[in-house]
Amino acid sequence: MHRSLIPLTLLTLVPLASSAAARPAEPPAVQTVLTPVQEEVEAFLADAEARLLEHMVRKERAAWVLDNFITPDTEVMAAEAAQGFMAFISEVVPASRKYDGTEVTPVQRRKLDLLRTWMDLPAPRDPGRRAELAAITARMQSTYGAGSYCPPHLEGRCLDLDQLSEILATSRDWDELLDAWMGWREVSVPMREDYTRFVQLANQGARELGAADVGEIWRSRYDMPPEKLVAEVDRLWAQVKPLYQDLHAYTRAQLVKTYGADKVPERGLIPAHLLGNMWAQDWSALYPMLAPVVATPLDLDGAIEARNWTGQAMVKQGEGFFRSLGFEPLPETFWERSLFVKPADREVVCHASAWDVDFDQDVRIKMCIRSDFDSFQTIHHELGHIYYYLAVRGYSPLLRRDAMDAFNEAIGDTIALSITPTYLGKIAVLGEVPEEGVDQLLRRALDDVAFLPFSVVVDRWRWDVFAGGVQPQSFNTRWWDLVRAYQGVAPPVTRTEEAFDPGAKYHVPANVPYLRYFLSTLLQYQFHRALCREAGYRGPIYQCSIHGNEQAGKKLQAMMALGATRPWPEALKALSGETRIDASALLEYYAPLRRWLRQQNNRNPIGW
Ligand code: X8Z
Ligand code: ZN
Repeated sequence: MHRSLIPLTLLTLVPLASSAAARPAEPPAVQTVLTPVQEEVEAFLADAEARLLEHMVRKERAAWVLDNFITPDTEVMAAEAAQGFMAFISEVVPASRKYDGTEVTPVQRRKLDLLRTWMDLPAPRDPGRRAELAAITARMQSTYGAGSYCPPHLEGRCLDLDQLSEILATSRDWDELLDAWMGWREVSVPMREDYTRFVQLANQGARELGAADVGEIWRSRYDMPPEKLVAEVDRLWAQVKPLYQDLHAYTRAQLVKTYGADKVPERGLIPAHLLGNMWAQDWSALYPMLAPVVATPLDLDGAIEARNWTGQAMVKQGEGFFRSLGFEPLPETFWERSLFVKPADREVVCHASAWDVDFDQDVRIKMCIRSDFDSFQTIHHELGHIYYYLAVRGYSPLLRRDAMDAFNEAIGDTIALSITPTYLGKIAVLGEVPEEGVDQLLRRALDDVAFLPFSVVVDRWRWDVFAGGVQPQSFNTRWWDLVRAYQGVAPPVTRTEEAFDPGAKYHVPANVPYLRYFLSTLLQYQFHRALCREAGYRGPIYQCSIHGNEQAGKKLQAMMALGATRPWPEALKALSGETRIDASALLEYYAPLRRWLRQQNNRNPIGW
């Protein structure tokens, strides 16, 4: 680490190294005389932040190497770095408790709160147990990353997740789909025991930090009491459920036509392997089956493929969008150090991710880019993370982050909502630009609306598991109960407790909280609506693109530049005037589709 750490004073709310980019909404510096105890807290935090940064950088570097070169050695090295970080948290969080009832400054209180809930994976203080937890985590991640399925008919040739996903997206053959779907779920069977132990150890770590369990820590990061958050999720899900049910009913009716009522029940749950995606979380691959008949049907995958871009060139296009809003070019090292294309000669974790390696200029993405529209969108998603990291880089370590995790997830997706046919025409992806209509709304809804219930399921399940309400003997049963209830989807074959289907989703072995994606899916429409207004746009928001609008860009940058200095409702207010997450923007966006779906569903049963 070559970055010198400037001692913290109350002035740390002001970014230390102000970048050349406009930083319009810098919070005012607060200058007061500190009491003796506040002086002490100041010193405590200065030391804690310096060490936090050091540990995070070391952990990020080791994790980067593991994810780019999955080998037994890199697994051990990543586990060692993770352990160092865990040990630090085990020491520093209990030490911070000393200031629980103390009158500290608001900034100090915010930092102490952030420190306490910082860790996704708290570990036991006991070194043996801590090492065990770190080893389990690294092992689950490499099992997932290196996972493949070797179908008997291929005689020794194996298919990785990308190849299996391709089958899910393109095949319409029930048995072939089933084989790929079940095949991938063999990868997670060995994680079952690991995950059981993982929950015990991580929960012990959470209790040592003063929390009830790991899930409670995860729910405590939203500037509201954890119970309130659960109620918010229920409220938001109730807002969007009717739209989801309309989409579900329409999709099911088309699937009945394709596969027959003996395979797809007209009133029941949709078999999980028919929805075009390994987890039934994104149904856009079914678009050709579901699309309305229009004069100029859109083939976005074909259009992207026809441009013949390299992975890097696709990322350059994404950067171009951000630059059109006034964002700076990405650092040279971003281009030198990122992974854009799946290497042929080694195992890597292909799940797309964005990295803040030194929490300064060394930002990178890691992605196995394909020449299709899905990758094109995901590039914007990842760049949203990257630009957020860069926007907050001047703050002291605890505040050098997003307003909350869903904000970080939402930036790039907000930009992606502006990838309209008109924009695609501008960058010569589309020659002829069709009128934006219900067909494009449907395509997007198959991605975003279909995703909503899945994004609730993952952490509903983990919250229950961490809280002990679901024991290992019902891990899989509970998972599928939730999938049935929220998604209206069922496993195509009986799943037993031999399997561990939650582990077949990246974020479970990688221990990445998932609620952020649910909140982000709603927030990004709020951001989009606000930025379109800022840009002076007056038409229906699904036709709006903020491309090239620096005024909207400034507004977005100003919100990002707040970092974690303010509770997230204030950051939202700065951008949209709202203080709550709300589905109204998403519902407004899809209103024309909703009307169309209702007409289509005239005779279709709704629900399951
Ligand atoms: O994991 C991701 C991103 C990286 S933060 C690619 N997403 C979730 C997923 O793939 O399940 C984006 C959408 C939801
Ligand atoms: Zn993301």
